[in-house]
Amino acid sequence: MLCKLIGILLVSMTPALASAQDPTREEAAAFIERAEAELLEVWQDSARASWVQATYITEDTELLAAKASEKSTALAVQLAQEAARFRELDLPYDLDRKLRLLRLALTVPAPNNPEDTRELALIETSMESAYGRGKYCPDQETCWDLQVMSKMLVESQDEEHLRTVWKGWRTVSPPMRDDFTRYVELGNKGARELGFDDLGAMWRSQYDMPPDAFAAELDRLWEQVKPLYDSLHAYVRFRLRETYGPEIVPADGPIPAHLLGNMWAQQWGNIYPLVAPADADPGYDLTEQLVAKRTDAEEMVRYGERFFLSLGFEPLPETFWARSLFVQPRDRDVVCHASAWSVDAGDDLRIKMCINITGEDFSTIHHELGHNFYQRAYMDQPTLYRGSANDGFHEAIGDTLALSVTPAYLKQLGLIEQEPEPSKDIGLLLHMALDKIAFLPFGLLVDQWRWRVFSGEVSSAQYNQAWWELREHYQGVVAPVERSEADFDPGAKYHVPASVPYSRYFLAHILQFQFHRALCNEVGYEGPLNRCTIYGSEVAGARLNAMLEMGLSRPWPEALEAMTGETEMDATAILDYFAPLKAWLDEKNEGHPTGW
Ligand code: X8Z
Ligand code: ZN
Repeated sequence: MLCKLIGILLVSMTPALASAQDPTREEAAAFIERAEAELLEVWQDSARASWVQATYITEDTELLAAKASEKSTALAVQLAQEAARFRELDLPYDLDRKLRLLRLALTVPAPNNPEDTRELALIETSMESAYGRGKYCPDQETCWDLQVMSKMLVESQDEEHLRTVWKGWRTVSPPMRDDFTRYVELGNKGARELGFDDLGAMWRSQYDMPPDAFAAELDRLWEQVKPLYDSLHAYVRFRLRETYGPEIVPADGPIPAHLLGNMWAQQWGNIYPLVAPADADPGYDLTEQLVAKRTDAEEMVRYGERFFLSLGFEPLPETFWARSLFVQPRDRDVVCHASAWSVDAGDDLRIKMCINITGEDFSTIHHELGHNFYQRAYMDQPTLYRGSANDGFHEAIGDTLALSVTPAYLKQLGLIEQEPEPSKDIGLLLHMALDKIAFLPFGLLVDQWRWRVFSGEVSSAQYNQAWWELREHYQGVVAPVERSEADFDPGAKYHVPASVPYSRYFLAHILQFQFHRALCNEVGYEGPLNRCTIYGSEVAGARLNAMLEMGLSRPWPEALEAMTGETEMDATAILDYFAPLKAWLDEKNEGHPTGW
C-alpha cells in the first residue's frame, strides 16, 4: 500500500541458508530467490488485513492487522539480518542491490525479539486507528470528524469558529503521546540492530547516497525555492490582514495557522478567493463546475483514469472499481486519509479515499491513480524491485498529470466553456502556488522534527515545543492558541501516527515540475509551462512509462534520466513555472514587509 509501505518479508529461513560459514555467491542467489518467491504470499496477507482495518475500524480488525504486521515485521527483520552475511561477497549487480534493499525494506524495523515486535505492531496499528476514528465533540449532541472540520476551515471566515475547529482537531492526539514515545524507542532499537545510527538515519539511507548527503540535498533544494516562498508568504499575510484585521494578522510576524484553509496550513489553495487578484482572476472555479455537472465520486475517478488512458496506459481492472472505497461510509469509522494500494503487489489495485466533489480532490484523485499506474508498471519486476525509483517519485507521478489539468484540457472535457486569456495567468499561477509553493516548507519540516526526535536531540518533554519552533522557522506560521507539552500537535497530522516518512512529498513537489517540463519538451510544447497539457500524448506516455516500468531496479538518477535526460533533482523547473508570478508578487509586496 502507498502511502504506508508495508514491510517486505519472508517466511522462515531454511537451515542451509542460515548457516554461518563461508557464504557463497550461489547461496546468496538462492537466498534472494527464495526470499522473493515466499515474500509475496505473506505480504498479501498483511496488505489484506491492513485494507480491512483501514476501511472498517474495529477492535477486531485492529488486532488482526497488528498480528499480520507483527508477523511480517518479525520476518523482514530476520531477513535483513540474514542478508548481512553476504555483504562482504563480490556479487553481481542485482544480487548486491537486492541484498541492500532487504536491509531497508521496513519503514520501522522492530528489535529482533517477539515481545518488542508485538508491542511495536500493536502501537502502530493503534495510533493509526486512533487517528482514523478521531472526533471532536463541541457539545453532547455534536461530534465532528476530520472531514467535517476540514470543510469548516475552507468555508468559514469567522475567526473564532476557525480557532475552535483548529483546536478541536488537536484534542485527538494527546492520547497518542506515550505510545509515540515508546514507538520511537522501539524503532530506534530496531534500526540500530540493523546497523543504522537511529531510525532517522535509516530513513535518510533510502536514496542511493549517504544519509548526510541526502539531508544536504534537501537543504540545497530548499534554498533554491525559499525566495519564492517568502514572496508568497508576504503577499498572503498582507491580504489576510485586510480580511481579518491587524489584531489577528501581524504586519511582519508569522501567520496564525488557522486562517490558511487547511488543518495543517500545508496547502493554501482553499483561500484563493480571499487573496485572488482583482484584475487577473481566471473566472472559473473547478469545484463549482464539477458540482454544476452533478459529478459523483466515481465519475471523478473516471476523469483521472481517462487521463492515463489518453497517454496510452491500459484501463484499470474491473476489480479496481468493485473493491475501491470512494465514499466515506456513514455507518462505520474508516481511515479517510487518501491512499492507493496494490493488495497483491500485482493488478489488485485500489484506492481508499473519502472523495468530496471539489477541485482539490480532483487533483488528489490523479495523485492516487499515479501510485496505482506506477504499481502496475513495475509489477513484472522481481518482488524486491516493485517500488519507485525513490519514494519522491511515487508521490510525484499523479501530481505531474494534474499539472496538465489546464484550462485547455478542462475545455476539451466540457468542464469550462472558454479558456481565460493569457492576462489571467497570474490568477492561475497564484492558485497553483498556494498549493505547491506553500507546501514546500511543510514538506520539509515534518521529518526535520522526526529526525530530531529519533536522534534524541528532541526529547519527549520537548515534542510540541520543537514542532512549533520548526513550524515557525520554516513556514512562518504560529499556533492561534497557547500550546504546551500537554498537547501533541505532530500526532494530529496523519503521517506521524501512521508512520509514513514525509520528505518524499517535498521531493515530489520539486520533481513533479521537473517531470512536467521534460514531458512538455517531449511533446514539442514551447509556451508558458502552466498552459502545457500532455493530455492525449502517447509520446509523453511512453516517456513516462520508460521510467515507471524500471521500478526500483536501478538507482534513482538513472530512472530520472530515462524520463528527463537529467540525473539530478532540480528546482529550476518549479522556479521557471512560477517566474511570472514571482515578479508579480514582488511588485505587489512593495511597501509590505517580507519575512517573519
Ligand atoms: O498523504 C498524501 C497523499 C497520499 S500519499 C494524499 N499527501 C500528503 C498529505 O496529504 O499530507 C499528498 C500531499 C502531501
Ligand atoms: Zn501519495
